Amino acid sequence: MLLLKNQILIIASICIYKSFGQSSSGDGRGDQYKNPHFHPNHIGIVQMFQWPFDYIARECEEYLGPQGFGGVQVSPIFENSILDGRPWYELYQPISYKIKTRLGDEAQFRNMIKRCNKAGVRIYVDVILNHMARSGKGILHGTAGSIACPELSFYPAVPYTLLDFHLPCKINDWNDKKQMRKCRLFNLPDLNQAKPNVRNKLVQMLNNLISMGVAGFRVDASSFMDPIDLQHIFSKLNDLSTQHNFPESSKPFIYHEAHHWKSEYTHLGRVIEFNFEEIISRVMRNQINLNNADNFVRNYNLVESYNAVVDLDNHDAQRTFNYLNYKDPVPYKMGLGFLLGFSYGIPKLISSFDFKSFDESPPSDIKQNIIDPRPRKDGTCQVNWNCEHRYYSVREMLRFARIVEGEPVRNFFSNDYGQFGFCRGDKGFIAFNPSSRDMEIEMDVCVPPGTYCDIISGSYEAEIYKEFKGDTSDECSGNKIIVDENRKAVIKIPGNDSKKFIAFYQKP
Ligand code: LAG
Ligand code: CA
Repeated sequence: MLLLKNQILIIASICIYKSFGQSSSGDGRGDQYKNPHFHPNHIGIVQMFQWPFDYIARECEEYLGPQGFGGVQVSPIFENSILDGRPWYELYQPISYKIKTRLGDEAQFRNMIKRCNKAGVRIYVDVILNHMARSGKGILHGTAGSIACPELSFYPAVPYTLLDFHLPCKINDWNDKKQMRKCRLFNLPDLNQAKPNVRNKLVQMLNNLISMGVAGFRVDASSFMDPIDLQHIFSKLNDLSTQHNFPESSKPFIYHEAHHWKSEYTHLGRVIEFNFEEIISRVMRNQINLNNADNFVRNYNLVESYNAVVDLDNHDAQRTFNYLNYKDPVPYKMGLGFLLGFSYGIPKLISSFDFKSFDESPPSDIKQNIIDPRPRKDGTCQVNWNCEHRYYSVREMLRFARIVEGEPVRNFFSNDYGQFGFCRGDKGFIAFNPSSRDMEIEMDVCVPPGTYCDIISGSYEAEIYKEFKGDTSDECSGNKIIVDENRKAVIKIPGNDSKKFIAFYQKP
């Protein structure tokens, strides 16, 4: 005990006085990591940004599972450095691999995985393999009681020492691969994944999560790590846990945060296709027209569908780019409609909280505990939790996506005003009017003759009156669409419509 105290004292003094000022498939590649292991008839991932484990578990049971969501992406789970004002991004500054943060502890984490798996919802963890905590002067204090000294790159609770990190350097040129991978992202001490100790610690940490029943990982900051090192690490991962009912020989689902050199990571899982955010934001704001579906991947320089996890926004985009998010609800909901209604990659959406400034903490009480979002029946949540995953149109479009899954995009229509629509096989049809002009066009809608219900326009009544459990009743609260014997229908979306898109499908 005395020895430990002395050690801490020594570290503390070095820490305070010393600084580093001087230098300052589809194609068969990596297919094993590309399967998200969704339960049958479940689809899509929700990033439950900064949601504590207990509340995610409850939401899996009450909403995500029954509605058919495929999985949840959990915010980083490991002990982090406690920062002043508790900004959300302290979770991106780990100081050990103990599971204990404001999101909950290990027991709560295990409990969440069990309950979500049972409800048919997979858990993917946002893992930080690139760096350790940096913010703060001197000794850092963690959420599980550990300490660290970033100026010496000393993290005794792992343990990592100076030898486990790259020498400090600054990224001056974001096109220089070597700098990007070996220097410090945001001045965060940069782990050297070529070192055996680092590889072992990361493999151990990931395998531990696999043994607890997770289905995979979102890898933070992948472009800042060498794919060769990542390959070494992933090759040591265990199969998913058969004790948690994964089939024998299932590999974890892995998707990368790779803004740069994305094709270098597609043999190591999928990559998050970020180009989609800008394209669809501009389409729904009527700034560019989506002219055809066949060349979607080529025209916009996207990775192939089987290599993609795709989103419209996420916690970084919300704070950094002028793309669509909850602050712009009409085009945002259209964008989410497209994300779920089109057929590209694995769709991922965020469930976030309202914020005024970049750093803002998730909703928390005076003791700095995160407040329960406790969703209400009408789909809204407590305080400033946004609960985008509870939007009525998202719920309906998720059902659409499940019904048309595997059906190709067909009969794509578009015009010079930016209005467009398409079929999914002969099962469903969806159309958008981002413009302010009225749209009234006869189109091929592919579905058999009959009267169909627009699932989007019914939202007002449904939001107010309907229970948010299981399937909705048969009655149609939205507009009706009449399809003639040639499978044509008049698609009408006024320029000032409150939703600006419509969708309908054949009831299974
Ligand atoms: C990511 N993907 O690669 C995350 O999606 C992104 O949210 C993370 O940055 C980043 N990588 C590192 O994990 C976030 C914030 C940063 C924050 C960082 C560390 O966007 O702003 O940096 O997490 O907490 C903060 C300060 C910086 C400061 C740094 C170190 O904003 O100014 O240099 O801490 O003290
Ligand atoms: Ca790095």
